[in-house]
Amino acid sequence: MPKTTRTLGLIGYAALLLSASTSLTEAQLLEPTTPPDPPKFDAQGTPTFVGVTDMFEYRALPEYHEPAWVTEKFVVTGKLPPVAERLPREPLVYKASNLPDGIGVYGDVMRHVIGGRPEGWNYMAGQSQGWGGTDIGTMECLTRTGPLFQVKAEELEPLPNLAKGWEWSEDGHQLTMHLIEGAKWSDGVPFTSEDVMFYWEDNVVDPNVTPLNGASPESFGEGTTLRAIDDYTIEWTFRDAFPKQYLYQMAYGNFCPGPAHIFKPLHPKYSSNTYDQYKNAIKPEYLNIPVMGAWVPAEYRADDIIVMLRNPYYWKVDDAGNQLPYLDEVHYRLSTWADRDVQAVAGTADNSAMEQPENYVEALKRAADPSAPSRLQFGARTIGYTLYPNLSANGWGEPDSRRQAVRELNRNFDFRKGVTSALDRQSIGEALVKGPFTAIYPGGLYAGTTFYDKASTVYYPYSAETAEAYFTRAGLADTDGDGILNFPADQEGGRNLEITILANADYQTDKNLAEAVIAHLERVGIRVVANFMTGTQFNAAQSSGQFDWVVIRNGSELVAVVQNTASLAPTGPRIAAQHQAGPDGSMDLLPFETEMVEVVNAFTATDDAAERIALMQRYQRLYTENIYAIGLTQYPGAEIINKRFANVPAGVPIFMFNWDVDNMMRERLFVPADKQPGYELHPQSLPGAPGIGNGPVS
Ligand code: BQZ
Ligand code: CA
Repeated sequence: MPKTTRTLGLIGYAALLLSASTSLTEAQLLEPTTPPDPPKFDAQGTPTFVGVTDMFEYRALPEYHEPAWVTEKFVVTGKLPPVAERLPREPLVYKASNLPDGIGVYGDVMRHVIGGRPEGWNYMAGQSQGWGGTDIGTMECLTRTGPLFQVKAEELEPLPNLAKGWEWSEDGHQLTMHLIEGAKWSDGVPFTSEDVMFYWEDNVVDPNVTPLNGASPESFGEGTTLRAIDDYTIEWTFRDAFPKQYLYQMAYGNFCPGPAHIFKPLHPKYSSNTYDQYKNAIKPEYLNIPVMGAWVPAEYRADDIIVMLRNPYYWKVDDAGNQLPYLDEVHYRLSTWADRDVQAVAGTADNSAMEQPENYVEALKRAADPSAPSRLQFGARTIGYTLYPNLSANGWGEPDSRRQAVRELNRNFDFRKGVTSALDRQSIGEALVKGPFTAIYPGGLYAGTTFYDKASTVYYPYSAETAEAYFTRAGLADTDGDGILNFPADQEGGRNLEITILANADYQTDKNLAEAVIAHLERVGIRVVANFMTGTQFNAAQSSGQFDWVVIRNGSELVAVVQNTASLAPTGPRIAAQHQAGPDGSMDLLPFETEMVEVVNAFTATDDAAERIALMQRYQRLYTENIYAIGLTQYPGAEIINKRFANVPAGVPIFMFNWDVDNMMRERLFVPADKQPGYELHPQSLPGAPGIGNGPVS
């Protein structure tokens, strides 16, 4: 083609493209659709499904047993009463028929590695113990849901735990619960309804206190009240009739009472302490904090290890009368979450809930070796991440003018459509790990779970052009021509838009996902700046609204729906990840959010199966069509457990109603005598015994 014509031609061609592309852009605006089906991925190992009563019951046995050394060193010497007096009248009795490898033997230790760090032992006031099973293992809650992964669907209902039974009133507005009778804290002090009421009144209801995992009064329904009838009977009163949903809320994460005899004297209502002093009064160095769990914190060395020793008052036995746990110790090495996978595969640690896909290929390779010390089993796709835009324009988190302007944008539907369309989720997943693991996740309920309905799931497909068109509709333009879209003229002086994205720096996966969001948004002219914080600071910033956007690994409500149901929508002033009340207590919900709240409340108020399915379809459409939040990716985790352990339930998931450390029922695990390597750090010792740990610090 002659030069002139060629040049003209090129310019003409470009002009044509431009005009075409403009008109194309309108025509090319990709329409919302439904998500592609996740690539096939079969979970390894399937549970043996049983009924609740196949697992355990509460009853008195003719005789009880304990490790011989406890008798010799502590009972015969008068330091402890006989084991029968250390157990409740009717202990929780695990049936041998549900123990995969039968009645166990005492001894050995489970060695965990965690990436968190203990702040102290006041879980009720929101102190973290470093996660990774530390809190789950020391806290016992009214009900228990972790092991429900192996309960038949038709019998699915929260397991009795500290509450050994309950009945509903005729009209369904009252629930009477019977607590285990005669159980004791690990220091021998009786567990009673006083512990329950202190937790409820002075830690959940008291607006100045927020328990770890964020339980608030509305977690149990608007207007719900609780009272003690006597030492072992409590009575809930609900606005709705038969809201059985709340029995799930009474499990780990929302209703795990601490020892009132330790914490009540420290609470501002009963002392001259401030709330801050109450929260931080019990340091990690304070050992032998009384627990109801199977092991007691007995030794702590900062950045090194927490050692927990068997609880001599633990209130669970096997049906041969052996007091549990079988394992004498549990260790938590204070390292990183990535190291947990590495050490579990290498055999220098005993367990990991492998959840960071960056480690999958190497872990699979190592575990494939027949001589590998640990078993590695992938489960279903129950791990998922979501980008939550802060939807509060009501002052939550005291935003400065820039943050406020970003929140106004977050509340703009076209803006959210632009953000979600700018994300190439396929490449986001593949950047974490190649292979069949990750799936495109638009947000809302996870594909492959009970209440998921593809037809109700709206997916805005990846298209940079469509994203740009939505940003234009949202009133954003690059007014100074530097390639970065600017705030609307009447906000922030029309300067370049700048959004911060908060992520948990303790996880490589969280950082990688945030970096991917930053890169994909930059391609369409939106400047996003990383704001990475380590776990404790991250949790504090996220729960107090100090963010524009936040990347969160989702909780169990999007997997099981019946667990943590309240958190599916802003059903209370302090419940939703990205939308809480402002200083005046008011919520400024967008219309679709109000509808989501109504749907979630309706779901909680009914146990009609068909209605619940329809409500969750409505929920899924409201969430995904209105882009309540922006799903990123969904993938399976892998359970890694050292091969020497027996009684590991088949198909134990790393995360479902709860985490693996609850699901596997560690109190029933044992190591056959001939396989015990002798990893105990304090053989034949109990918490508080001389020479262990730093000793109790008042
Ligand atoms: C599992 C879990 C047990 C919390 C925590 C941690 C906190 C969050 C979340 C996970 C860790 C492990 O997760 O990553 O595999 O062992 O502890 O509690 O991410 O920062 O606040 O919700 O559970
Ligand atoms: Ca600009």
